[in-house]
Amino acid sequence: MTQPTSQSSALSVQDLVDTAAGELAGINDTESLEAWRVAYLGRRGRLTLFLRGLAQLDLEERRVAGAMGNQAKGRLEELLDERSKSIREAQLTRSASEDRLDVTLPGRPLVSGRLHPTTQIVREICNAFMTMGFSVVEGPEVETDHYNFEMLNIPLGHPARDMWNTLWVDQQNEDGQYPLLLRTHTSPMQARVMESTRPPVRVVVPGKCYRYEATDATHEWHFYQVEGLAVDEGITFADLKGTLFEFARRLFGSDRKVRFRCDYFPFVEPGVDMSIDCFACDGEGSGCRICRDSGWIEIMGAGMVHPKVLAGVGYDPEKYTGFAFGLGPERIAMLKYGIEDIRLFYSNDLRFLSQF
Ligand code: YSA
Repeated sequence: MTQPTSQSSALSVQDLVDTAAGELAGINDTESLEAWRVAYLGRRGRLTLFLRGLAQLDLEERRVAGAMGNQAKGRLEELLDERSKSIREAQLTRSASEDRLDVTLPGRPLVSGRLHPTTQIVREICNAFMTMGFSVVEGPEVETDHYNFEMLNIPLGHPARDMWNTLWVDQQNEDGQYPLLLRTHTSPMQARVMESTRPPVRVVVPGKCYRYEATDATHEWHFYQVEGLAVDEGITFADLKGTLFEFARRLFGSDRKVRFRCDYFPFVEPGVDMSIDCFACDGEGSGCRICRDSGWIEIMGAGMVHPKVLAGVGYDPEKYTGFAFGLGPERIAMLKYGIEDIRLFYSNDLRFLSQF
């Protein structure tokens, strides 16, 4: 077998470059270009194998043939680069002429989301109170027995606890009691706010509440409430009436009449419920489905903060007085928009939700 020399290597490397260049000239797409690169310059490509084969030459021959091989490699890489550029340019020119953009085509409409009706009404309610000087605060949905009941003058065993069907959280403390619950109303924030601030206090508290209730057209087991609290020196029942009357006017319009009737909540004295005259029948009552013939629609519970609640947070009930209220935004939205079933709010039916 004849030993390869630098002279024979020079001849075969020149052949290889000529063949490769010839093939490259006929290539017009990126896939074939890649196949060419692998065939000549890849790990098992022809030029790569040629360069590896030089190891058999003696030192002097290897130096000369090695230099030629490297020159050939540089040349092939140069040719590859040029061809790749010209293919890319040709592709761009082609797509500029073939895939022309038709700017006269109508655009695709963007599907945009919207705020949930409860969020909208909660914001509307909070805005009405904010323009009257109230700030908005939020509190925990998993609450303690202490704030949900005790601090609201509803001690353990008090029959008023039955007014709030409670979902208890299954976590026992060291006394064997279950002190955590899903808050049944936003009223626990009254004590939390007063403990952390000195009067004057003017806050509204929007948030979710939970009750162990069978659902029907007006009852959900999870729903929102907006709590309100105002405490200062000299606040009277007239302030409660004026503020809530103004709220009803802002939300339901200036024609609405307001009615206060006695009601019982352990954390207020006196306690009231507030109704507006029915906007569906204009207070007429008879034959009206919305107000069930009464001419009035109840929208919230309210009252003057009980002295025991004030004393419980360290406020002097001789010096400070206040009023509080709690309303249900879903029920208000139902009245405002004529929605007949509260369960529609949380059944995720876009046919309902997209109307708001
Ligand atoms: C009363 C006096 C105050 O000084 C402060 C707040 C309150 C309200 C009291 N904390 C409370 O929870 N009263 S309530 O049980 O009558 O609920 C208030 C409002 O929440 C109701 O008027 C109603 O709009 C809504 N609500 C109650 N249970 C509901 C509900 N909404 C939907 N589904 C339920 N299951």
